[in-house]
Amino acid sequence: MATADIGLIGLAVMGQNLILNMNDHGFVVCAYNRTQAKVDHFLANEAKDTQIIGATSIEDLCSKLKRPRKVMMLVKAGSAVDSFIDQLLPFLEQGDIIIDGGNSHFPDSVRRAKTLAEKGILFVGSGVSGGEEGARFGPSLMPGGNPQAWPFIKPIFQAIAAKAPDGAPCCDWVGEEGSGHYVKMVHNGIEYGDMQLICEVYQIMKEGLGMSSDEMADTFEEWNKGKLDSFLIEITRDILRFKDEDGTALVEKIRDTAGQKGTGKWTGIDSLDRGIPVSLIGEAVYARCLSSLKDERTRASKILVGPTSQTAVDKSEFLDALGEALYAAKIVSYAQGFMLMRQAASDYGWNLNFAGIALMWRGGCIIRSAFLGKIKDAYTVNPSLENLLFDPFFTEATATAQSAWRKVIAMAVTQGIPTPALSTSLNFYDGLRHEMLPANLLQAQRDYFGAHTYELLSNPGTHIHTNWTGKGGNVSSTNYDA
Ligand code: NBP
Repeated sequence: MATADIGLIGLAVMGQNLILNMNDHGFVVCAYNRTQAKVDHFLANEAKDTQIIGATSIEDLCSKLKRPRKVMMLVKAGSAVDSFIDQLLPFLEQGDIIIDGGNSHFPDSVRRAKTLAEKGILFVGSGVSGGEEGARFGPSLMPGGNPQAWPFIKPIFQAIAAKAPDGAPCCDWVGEEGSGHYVKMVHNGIEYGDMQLICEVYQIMKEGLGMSSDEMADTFEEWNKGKLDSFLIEITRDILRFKDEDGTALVEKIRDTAGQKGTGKWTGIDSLDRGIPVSLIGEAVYARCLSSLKDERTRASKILVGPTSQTAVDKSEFLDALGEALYAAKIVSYAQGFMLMRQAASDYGWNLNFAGIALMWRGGCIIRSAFLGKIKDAYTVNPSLENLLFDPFFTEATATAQSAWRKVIAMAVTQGIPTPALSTSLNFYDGLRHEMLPANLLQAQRDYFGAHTYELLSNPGTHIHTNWTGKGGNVSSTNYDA
């Protein structure tokens, strides 16, 4: 008998917790897993005394779902998702909905949305963020795909999602095809950027200001009460306070080589493919790469010399400047992330809901912060905002932070403290606000050695070549951008 509101395939940490979350909100879920024993175990333990039911096969699962059938997968990304789609198709009918909640790479979701639409099946690729606890008590959900699916899954998704401080669910419709997974990818890239910025600030505090872990924790605690209020600032405070058994800060004993699972790299590669300068995420990925060259850095530390002079600073004043610099850099990072999403939306013809995206990140996920409320406001007032930095709030915020931002980076450069993400934020800001960049010279160089042609300021759109040396011919290279 068709009794379940939704079916869920994949009973690992994310799937089980999402099912329990759905159950808490009154939805009847039918659980299925490739390894059947996990269904039995789940029903007999975590799901005992709930309305959750189980399925013994894909056919059994589909027979237990109310129409239109809604099946959500929380399985390993890649071929497992395609395999389950193939197994489901014989038991689904037109208008049924398949949701992939795993960490799929967005081009796979674009492909799946297209092929399933041809069969009359509505595909949704949903970013799910917040890990185990989020899945259980309120994740950030970023669903995108076939818009006809949204009215049917909206009540479930918005009920189980995290709630922003004003009670709004951190889940809204993102856009078409693979846009849900695209937005999740950018979210993860921004997470890389936020973390790297905080790490650079920590190094400045430690090396430049000679602060103890407890002093640093106090500063992060203060910052968390103001405009930098965010999950990552909060956990940084707690990490800095955490003591090992010998009473010293555990963080100082951790080997300084950062791991990565690839989503930051995906964002960086995608930004290069689209020609959008998402430099802060790129630097954050490279910073992890440099950190992992520990042996080479250890050798370099004995060979390469840094500055010998120190800059005297007033600590309390400088800490205020550091907070301002962090805030301004964060604004640039989000501005870059939204530029990238805007370009992807244009490339794929997606109608991305930018205010909704900021709201989805407002709670339940790693980058949740008060600041995202301001981004939501900016895109609510102007959904077609060209650049986040053009919104009056952010224009003013970066202008106000500017002298502190420059002071912090100048100090770090003078003292030889690496700040790749902080520095690139300011370089991007300065580049963006320059009407004239030195690319005129660059174009001349390209034309000089390769006859690549250039345009005149007075006549854009017309490509011309100059015989700079008098020795070249009049044939020019074909004009195209790779
Ligand atoms: P895992 O990523 O560990 O996946 C486990 C599930 O995938 C099990 O149901 C397993 O079935 C199934 N599976 C595997 Br593995 N290979 C399969 C195959 N070839 N065919 C069919 N099923 C297969 O679980 P998770 O950590 O709960 O994550 C689920 C999804 O959510 C992943 O895409 C993950 O990237 C994403 N995600 C995870 C987190 C997190 O914090 N963990 C956060 C956000 C998103 P079995 O029991 O039969 O082996």
